[in-house]
Amino acid sequence: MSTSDYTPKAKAKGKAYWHWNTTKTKLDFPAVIVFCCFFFVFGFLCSSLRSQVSGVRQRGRQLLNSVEYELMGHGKTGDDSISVIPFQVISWRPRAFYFPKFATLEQCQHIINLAKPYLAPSKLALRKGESEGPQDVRTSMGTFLSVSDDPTGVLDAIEEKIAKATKLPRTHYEHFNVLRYELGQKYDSHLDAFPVEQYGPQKSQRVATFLVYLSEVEGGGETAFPFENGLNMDGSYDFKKCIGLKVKPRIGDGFLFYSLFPNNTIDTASLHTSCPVIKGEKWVVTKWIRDQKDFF
Ligand SMILES: O=C(O)CCC(=O)C(=O)O
Repeated sequence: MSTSDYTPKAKAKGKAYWHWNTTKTKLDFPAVIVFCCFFFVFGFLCSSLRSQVSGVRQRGRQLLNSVEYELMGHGKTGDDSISVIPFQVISWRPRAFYFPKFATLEQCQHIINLAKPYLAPSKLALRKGESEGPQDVRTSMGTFLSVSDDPTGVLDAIEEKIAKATKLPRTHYEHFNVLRYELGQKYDSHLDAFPVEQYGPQKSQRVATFLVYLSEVEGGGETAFPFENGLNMDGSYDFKKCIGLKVKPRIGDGFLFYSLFPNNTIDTASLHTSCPVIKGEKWVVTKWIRDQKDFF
């Protein structure tokens, strides 16, 4: 098409014209539609790209105000030393979970060796108006050990593993309480939490208990839950009786149960007992976990 085609005559015929340098190019109607569509799509793509770029910039800015971390691949723990901590659900009332082979045999023996020189008769938490004296409720021997009592790092490793298993922070942990039960020794049914009507107001509450069994027991010595899942709750239960759900100690295994419901009230089904040892000896270490850091 030449310049001479841009004439009133051609215009009158409804033809479109396009200037390209000095040359006039004639475009017919479908070409105009295609042209418009092209610019529309191009504009749309440009604007969405622009908004994506500004979104990324904004997230980048937000990251500057927070902690950046590398996301881990699926199935990875981000921890070189422990990849998984297998467990089994034992009960939902109380919430109780069993961790086979939680500690090694060497770790168990090490904790027993650490505790042995310091064993003394186990004590009870005193209720309002009670005073210390002879009692027949808790007859084991025991001692408290802290992570700093063990320069080899075994207690530190166990405590760290408890934190990973429970997802509850170490800042909320009481010291380890290592216990030895000889023939006939036991701990009658009790709660680890402190009902305010019995113990008065407390600075903090025990949320959960993690036990690590340090020995096998030839007979008896189970940790038992007489009220598990609503059993024996008709008011006739004798607190010295070893009935209900019984967990048999196995050396190295861990056992976690919660004393509180998720709403922080006491789960009465967490009432538990250490059944009398019938044969052999029972060693166990208890870790009580609080709802606050400054618990005493
Ligand atoms: O020895 C056990 O199996 C349980 C210990 C216990 O009940 C406790 O320390 O509160």
